[in-house]
Amino acid sequence: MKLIIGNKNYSSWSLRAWLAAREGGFTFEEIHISLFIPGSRERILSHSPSGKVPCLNDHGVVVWDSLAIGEYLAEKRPGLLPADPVARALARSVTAEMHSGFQNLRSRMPMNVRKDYTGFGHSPEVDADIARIVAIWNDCRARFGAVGPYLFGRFSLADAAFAPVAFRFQTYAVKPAGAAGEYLATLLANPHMQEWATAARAETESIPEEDLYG
Ligand SMILES: N[C@@H](CCC(=O)N[C@@H](CS)C(=O)NCC(=O)O)C(=O)O
Repeated sequence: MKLIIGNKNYSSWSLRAWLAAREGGFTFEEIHISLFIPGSRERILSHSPSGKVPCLNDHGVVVWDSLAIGEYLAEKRPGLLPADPVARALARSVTAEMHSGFQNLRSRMPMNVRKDYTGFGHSPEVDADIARIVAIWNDCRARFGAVGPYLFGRFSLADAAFAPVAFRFQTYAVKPAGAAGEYLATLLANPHMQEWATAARAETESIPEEDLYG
């Protein structure tokens, strides 16, 4: 199995698929493509028909888009989604909401693991996105958190979906109170998240357009 990903410092979609694969216990080869440099597009297209990363190649089965990759991995390892149908439906709902929403947060607080952008990026719209995410985290933890520290107890695709938000909150010093704050600390302390962050900090290439605040 091969997973094609972008820069670990910046590529939030890559992180989602990579974390789901690691937490699912899959063995896979990582193929790294530096984004937005000459040749990037051709290199991505040689693996991924959408021209985007992440893309999974499972012995010739090509799956692209982080949501589809997560679902594919969860079919192979069902533990990546909650066993209970109600919890599973909610996990898919919050994962889909993250996948298609929060544009203001995404554009003004892009993932940038190695930077400290404390206080940058806020606007009423961004703060509304943050409030909605914190509400999701508090709600899931209150309803499903008894059996473990993640949104639905055990690690699931929903946690992979919100993993880049955890790095954003760290970079921009967004500090939710209560259960959401504890959940943020859990995600940031996850050994695979730490492995990703270490690799992101070790990268030498940068994308100036993504370093929004210097
Ligand atoms: N909806 C897609 C988004 C993928 C995406 O936008 N990937 C970015 C990197 S994070 C990319 O490949 N950009 C390269 C390009 O647009 O040329 C997913 O969930 O995988």
